[in-house]
Order: sequence, then C-alpha cells, then structure tokens
Amino acid sequence: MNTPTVSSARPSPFPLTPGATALIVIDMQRDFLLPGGFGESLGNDVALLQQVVGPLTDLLAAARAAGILVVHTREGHEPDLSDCPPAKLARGNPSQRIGDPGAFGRILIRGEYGHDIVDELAPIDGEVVIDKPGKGAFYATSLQDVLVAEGITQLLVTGVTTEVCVHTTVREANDRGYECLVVSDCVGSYFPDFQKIGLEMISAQGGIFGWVADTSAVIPALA
Ligand code: C5J
Repeated sequence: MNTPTVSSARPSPFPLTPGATALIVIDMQRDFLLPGGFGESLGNDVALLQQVVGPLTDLLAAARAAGILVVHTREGHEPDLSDCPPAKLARGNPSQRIGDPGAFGRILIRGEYGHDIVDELAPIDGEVVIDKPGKGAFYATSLQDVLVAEGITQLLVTGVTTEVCVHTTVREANDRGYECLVVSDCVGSYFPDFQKIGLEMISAQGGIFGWVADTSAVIPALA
C-alpha cells in the first residue's frame, strides 16, 4: 500500500504515517470568533477568523471519517483566575480584561458561553478537549500524555490565531519531536500580514518547524 502523502505541502511532500496522526483544532472559541465578542471588542475584524470555519468543518469531517484522533483546545481560565498570571491579566485594554463581563459571559473563563467552541466545530463524543491557560497547547495541560498514549507522531494543526496560539503550539510540538503540518486555510489571524508571514515562517529554511498545505491537498490524503 502506498503511504498517503500531502504532495504539495511546503517545503516538501508530507507523508502521513497511518494511525499516528492527530488533528489539533486550536481555540475556535466564540470569544475569538463571534461578532460582539472579546476579539471584536479589541478592534479586530472577526470575519478574518470566521473564514476558517468552512474549510475546517470539511477537514474535521474528513478526519472523523478517517478515524483520526481529534483534539480541540480552548484558551481560558478558572473563574477565580488562579491560573492566570498577573502579567497576562494586566495586559491589553483595561476595560476588557480576562474575567471581565463580556457579551458572552466572563471573558475567557471556563464554563462561560463565550469560552466554548463555535457550534459548527463542536466536539463530538470521543474527541479530546484540552483547556489551556496559555497560548501553547502543551503548557500546563495533558496534551503530551494524550498524544503519547495514542501513539501520535504527526499533527495536522488548525485554529486561531496563526501567529499566537498556533505558532506557540507548533514550535513546541516541533521541539517535542512531532512533525507538524499547518493547514493554511484552516488557520486564521486578525492581521492579514501576520497570516501570510506566519505561514511562511513555518516552512522557511527547509521547514524550520513544520510543513504547510491547504485542505485541497490534505483532505484527499486522509481518504
Ligand atoms: C490569542 C489565541 N490570540 N488563541 N489567543 O490571544 O491565539
């Protein structure tokens, strides 16, 4: 049997190791994506993140059909903010801090409506949901243990935002020995320049910390 390969991945074809690949969906939360939410209140155009939902819905369906492990993450904090470093809490516009009341409940607080994942991408039974207090998905979470237990060595990485939580996660995953393919139309940034350069940074220098391809190349390789 031929190894399924994402042939047009940059900087080189990405051979998928059967049974060893997980789809990581980073922080597709209402607080970041919905009009009226935290992301928009910071002056961002949430339409730039919402355009990820369609392609990611298709990729999620393909991953589910292929029986691939799916891991969703959510950035957020305990209601008493005990897991939020003061330096993180203090940053940004003081009228809109983490824990403040927002349009969809307290901003980035676990259990609040805005903290949860958008309806289109809601996790289903059997999928892993990792709550993370930081930008990276490994810091202060069980992600490494989950991936090791499942024999995962390759990650298809998606979600928001490209230059923050996606980059932080991919850089650390690369250091931990995972081969990461970032799916370009399934990651999003509020800043078009960051989106473009953020993707270029990943695959530059011969794939300094990963590969990049879009869903038109990745989905057929999962079939
Ligand atoms: C940010 C994230 N941008 N999920 N979070 O604060 O990228």
